[in-house]
Amino acid sequence: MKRNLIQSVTLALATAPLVLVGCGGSSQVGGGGGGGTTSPIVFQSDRSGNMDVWISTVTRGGPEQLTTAPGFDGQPALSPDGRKIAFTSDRAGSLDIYVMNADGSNQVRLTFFPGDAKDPSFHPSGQQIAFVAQDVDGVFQVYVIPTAGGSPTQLTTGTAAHAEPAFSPDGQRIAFASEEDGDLELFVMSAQGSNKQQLTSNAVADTMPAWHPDGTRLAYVSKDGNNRDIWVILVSSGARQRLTTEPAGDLAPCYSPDGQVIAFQSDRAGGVDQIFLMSAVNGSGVQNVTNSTSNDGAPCF
Ligand SMILES: [Ca+2]
Ligand SMILES: [Ca+2]
Ligand SMILES: [Ca+2]
Repeated sequence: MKRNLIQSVTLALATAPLVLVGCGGSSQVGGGGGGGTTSPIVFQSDRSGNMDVWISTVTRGGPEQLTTAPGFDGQPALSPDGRKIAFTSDRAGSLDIYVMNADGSNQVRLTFFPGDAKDPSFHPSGQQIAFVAQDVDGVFQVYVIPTAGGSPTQLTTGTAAHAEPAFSPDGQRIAFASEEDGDLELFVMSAQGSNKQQLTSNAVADTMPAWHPDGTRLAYVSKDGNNRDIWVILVSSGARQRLTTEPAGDLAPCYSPDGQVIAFQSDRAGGVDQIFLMSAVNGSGVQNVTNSTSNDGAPCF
């Protein structure tokens, strides 16, 4: 029996306001047996006093803090099998990519660039992580690195900054943002860095691509002036659909495993960033699922 995600969250909030739960169709957590109706959400929050990675699951109860380093720990990405979390931390000085078990144990530093490395995304196999890091000229390029550790492979070159790579659900492509034509646009390339295809072409910043589980479209953020909103773009045609219209900053979209719901970060509730859910079809049913006084964001199923 499959429950609707937004209804499930409503039920959970009715009994435990700080419990952020997910309910997708295809993701299993922690090796659980049948059912298949619960998906964890990882997110970043400064509710402990500084930014850290948190996870919320139905099976383990309320949100759990997974990192405790005093600086920035955020941008969590959950591996498709739910066992690993990649994240960004400045605990060694500059920003680097780290990986840990989904219970917070065994936190391992993966990158050792002199500059910053950020924006991790898992390959669907879980064996590889895409990210961006500053090359020798200080330009952010897309790289991949084995999840188990090893040498990074640089996939992009040139003088334009790259950001937010995202592996497609079939692992064949990587979507990313790049300011190649003067402002940020979305691109898709092969997982080897070839066959680059430009998806957006306009005068505003287009960023934060997130694949729908069926691989046909991306949710992303378009920033017009100071107003960021969530849009969806079809990879095949470039046809676009706007999902949010609030004047607030709406960003960091992430699809639920069944593709029915988008989680995103917004400051529309006043002052702090919170995590919201909405229908992935038309942006309806927007619901604040963190309801905290801290900054909560960067949700990832
Ligand atoms: Ca921290
Ligand atoms: Ca643009
Ligand atoms: Ca907005």
